Amino acid sequence: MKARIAAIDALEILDSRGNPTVRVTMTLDDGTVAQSSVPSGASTGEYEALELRDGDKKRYGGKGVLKAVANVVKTIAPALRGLDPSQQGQIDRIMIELDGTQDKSKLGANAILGVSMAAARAAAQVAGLPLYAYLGGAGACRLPVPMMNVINGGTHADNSLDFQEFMVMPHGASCFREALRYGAETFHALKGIIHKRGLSTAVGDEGGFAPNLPNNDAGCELIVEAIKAVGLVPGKDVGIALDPAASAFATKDGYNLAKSGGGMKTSAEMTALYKRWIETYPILSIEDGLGEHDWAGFAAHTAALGAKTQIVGDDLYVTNTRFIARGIAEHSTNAVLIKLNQIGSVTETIEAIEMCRKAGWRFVVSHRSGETEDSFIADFAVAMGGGQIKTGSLCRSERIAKYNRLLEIEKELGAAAVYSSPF
Ligand code: 2PG
Ligand code: MG
Repeated sequence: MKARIAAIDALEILDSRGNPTVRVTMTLDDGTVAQSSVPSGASTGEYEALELRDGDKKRYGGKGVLKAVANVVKTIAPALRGLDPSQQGQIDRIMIELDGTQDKSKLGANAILGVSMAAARAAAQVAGLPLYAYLGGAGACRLPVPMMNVINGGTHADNSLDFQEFMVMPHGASCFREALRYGAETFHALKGIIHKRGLSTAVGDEGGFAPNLPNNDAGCELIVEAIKAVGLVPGKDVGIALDPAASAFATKDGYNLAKSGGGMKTSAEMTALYKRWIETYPILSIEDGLGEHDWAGFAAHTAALGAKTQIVGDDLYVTNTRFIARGIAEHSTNAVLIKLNQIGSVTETIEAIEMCRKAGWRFVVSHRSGETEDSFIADFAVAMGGGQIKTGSLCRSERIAKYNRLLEIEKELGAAAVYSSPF
């Protein structure tokens, strides 16, 4: 007898920024209990699925999620009771139909995704498998190369950097455990270098340092210095990945580098700036180097830089096959950032990844800047086998939870574990 969904409950909890988010608890009729917590972005893409917030200014400045919680309990739970949790596609379709909107604005992507992830976890438990093996099958043994966000700027930090994320990628490590050590040692060396310059070592939303640097270039310079300081070789052991998150500083007149005082730049000037950086620093990957509406700019950007460098679309695609299909047709990028809550269900996220695979594109499974202790994406990244994850810096437990889970998975896989650089 297959276990069936007996109850679904939800709770308003807090994320790593202290804002409310949704936690879902699914109970099966065999006693299985599975939970999931939904993350939340700050530099969100315009066409992301809607995160339903109460708008009641008397609670959490309007950011409460009691409506989403009620939607789980009153609308979704009765519709799913009695179903087999391993029928992920069916469960997600029922919720999408119940919602009936294109952006999940009726029930909320936070309500739908919470249930969708909890169903996957419950089904994995029934199958007696860890989540990565349940979702990825017996072949799921590739540990991802992490993009570790050690310097924060943009909308994630109150400093002088226009660019949101300066990340290290320990792509030359022999295994995930060593990659994590490379990243953590570089992070600590960076702290020392920033401190020595008399700058703040306080951290931003994703746990990266957020100093006031003279210009955006200085972010890359400091990282190279830190990699060298721990005896690693920039570009060989550890490379750099950037997420300028340019939608945040794109204006109708161009890209406004206002935080650093860098002035206004055209799309072509931005691409020229990245080209100079790629020639100067060991840059492996650039995400959202341009804004989400700059489709023409992206095609030129990828034509200019894409042969050597991974060009990732985040806000441009919002994990939605509608936009990814356009990107593939127009050669807008050569990779996609994958965020479960941008599209709002496990099934649709896997469909987005399938589309990347078919096009021969890379994909990077990603956290949000507002996270929880839920490490779902660690298992998900191994299950999908894309070989890359973006999950923040080397401090703050909501980030470290994902790294610690990857350590567990690597240990569990033993000799079968693979750590291979896509670069
Ligand atoms: C991004 C993300 C995660 P946010 O832009 O890639 O790092 O930020 O969750 O704020 O959209
Ligand atoms: Mg991004």
